[in-house]
Amino acid sequence: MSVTKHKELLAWVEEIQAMCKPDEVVWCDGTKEEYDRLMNEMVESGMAIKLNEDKRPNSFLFRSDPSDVARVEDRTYIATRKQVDAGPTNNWIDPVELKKTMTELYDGCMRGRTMFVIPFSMGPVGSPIAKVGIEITDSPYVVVNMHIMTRVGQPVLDVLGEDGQFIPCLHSVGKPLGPGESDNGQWPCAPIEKKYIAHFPEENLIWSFGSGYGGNALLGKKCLALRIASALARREGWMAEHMLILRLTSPEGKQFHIAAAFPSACGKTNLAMMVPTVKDWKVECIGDDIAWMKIGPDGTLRAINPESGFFGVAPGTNYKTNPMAMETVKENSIFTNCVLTDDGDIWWEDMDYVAEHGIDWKGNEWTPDSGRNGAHPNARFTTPAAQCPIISENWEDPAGVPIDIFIFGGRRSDVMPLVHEAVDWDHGVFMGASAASEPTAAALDVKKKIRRDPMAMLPFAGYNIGEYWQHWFEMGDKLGDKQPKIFYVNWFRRDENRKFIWPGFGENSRILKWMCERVDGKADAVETPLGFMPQVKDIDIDGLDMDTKALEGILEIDREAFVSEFEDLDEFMQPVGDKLPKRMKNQIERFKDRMKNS
Ligand code: OXD
Ligand code: MN
Repeated sequence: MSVTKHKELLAWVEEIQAMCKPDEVVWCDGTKEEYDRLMNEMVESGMAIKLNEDKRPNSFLFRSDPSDVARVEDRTYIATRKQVDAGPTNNWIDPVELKKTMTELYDGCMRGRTMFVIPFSMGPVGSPIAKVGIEITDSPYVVVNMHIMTRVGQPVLDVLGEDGQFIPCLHSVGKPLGPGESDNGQWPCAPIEKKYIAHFPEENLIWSFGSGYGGNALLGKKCLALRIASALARREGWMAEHMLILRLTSPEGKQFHIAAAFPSACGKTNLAMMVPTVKDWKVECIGDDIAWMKIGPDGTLRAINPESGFFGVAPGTNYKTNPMAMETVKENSIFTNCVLTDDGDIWWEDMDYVAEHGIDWKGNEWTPDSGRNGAHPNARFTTPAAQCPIISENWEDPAGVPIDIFIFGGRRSDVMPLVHEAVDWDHGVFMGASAASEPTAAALDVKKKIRRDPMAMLPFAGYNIGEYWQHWFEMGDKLGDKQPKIFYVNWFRRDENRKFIWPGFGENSRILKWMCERVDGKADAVETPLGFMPQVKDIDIDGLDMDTKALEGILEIDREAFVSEFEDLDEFMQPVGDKLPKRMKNQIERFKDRMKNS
């Protein structure tokens, strides 16, 4: 069956088939029948477990190989002709050399397997901001996840027509099967030294080998929608950012759209669909991980969520931290590396109850007394965005929503106050660029150690980070008086007993409300060396169960603490060398000056 007359696409598929040598080729149509058929096959082969239909309808559990549980940043490459174009924050290999290495790995790598061709759209099909990708994969797990995370099927090929542009994304789990051999229900992947997550931004091309997990394998997400798209966006004058998008509506019915960038494990999904505690304000979710933004005909910055599902971290998600996510994953969801309970449901650490017994993510018997986690800390749910009870009715609006506010942030137990506001665009770009976060995995070295994660894009900017910042400055120039206001938050300050001071979650709405009132010119702030900051009186604390003194404490600046901050920042910026924008240098100098002298 020929599903397309697109010659270039057909030629590419033939070329990959000749290289990878699968047993057969299947063009995916994105239908429910296809999803059900693949799931049934995976249940039969032992790869997937169907959950109890009464507990969690149409939902499935997968267990990955213990070596294949997360994105592999060390094996992720930006292959540009000149190393400087990848910049100091990316791993680089010459593209010719990398293609040679990977071609050898790809040769015959799909033997004994089916090669799926997945036409997908990032963004509503046909939206002026959307892009078409074609993922070739030998993993049916990838196909079913892509069904949820992207728009798959014939309408995408129709948009492509006979000569439309697409981004080729090649993926293999890197484990060919011998004659008569099968996976036997084991998750297929290649050893770490054979894993490559490769990006060729000069050709808009993605090659991934050896991993079947998350961002390594669902190539529409981090690879296309962030790394390749960020490079494309710079060339084409738009922005691809690691940001959630939400709408906040005031009691008077005024809508504000917020895009917020936080490193992984800083609560992006929680914020994206929070239930506000501040009275009569409403939150709607548009996206939880990625925002594509273009200047619209009216000059405002219009954002879409290029994805159609949430690929969220499961552990820690519960009815207190994220009730809307809990409601979203009630059915039609895929779970990876969670506990299987005795009644055929899933469980993870910090769910609302403690499971008494189950099978852990490695397939072993587990009880709470086993002394180990039942779910992997990076266990995930894949769930349709449309199922979120507070998904905005405009979440698929092809024109996007107009962004009023950008928020940057990170997880810091000290130094950074609860919230501050940039005095202008350039200052805000500096705030984003200097964002830092504490690693969350139990660090043996308890001493504070922070990782700079500019705009939460450290692992995702597909080109030189200095040029990425320059692009931010230039977008500000183009936006002129339509620039969103920029803020920086830190929900994670701790007291001397290491307890969180700010209650977070729904209470964060109080800070978002202050931001909206700043946009409207209704709320006060004081000018400080960090930027504008609220005082306690400027924040709506009605009903907030918190000591005012403690709140005052996290709205103060400890100037001494910023001295080591300067050193750390200089160390981070230094390798950017000649590519460090002049405007960024100015901002760094001004920041130091204000901290020391004002
Ligand atoms: C993610 C991440 O999976 O940022 O979204 O790591
Ligand atoms: Mn992310």
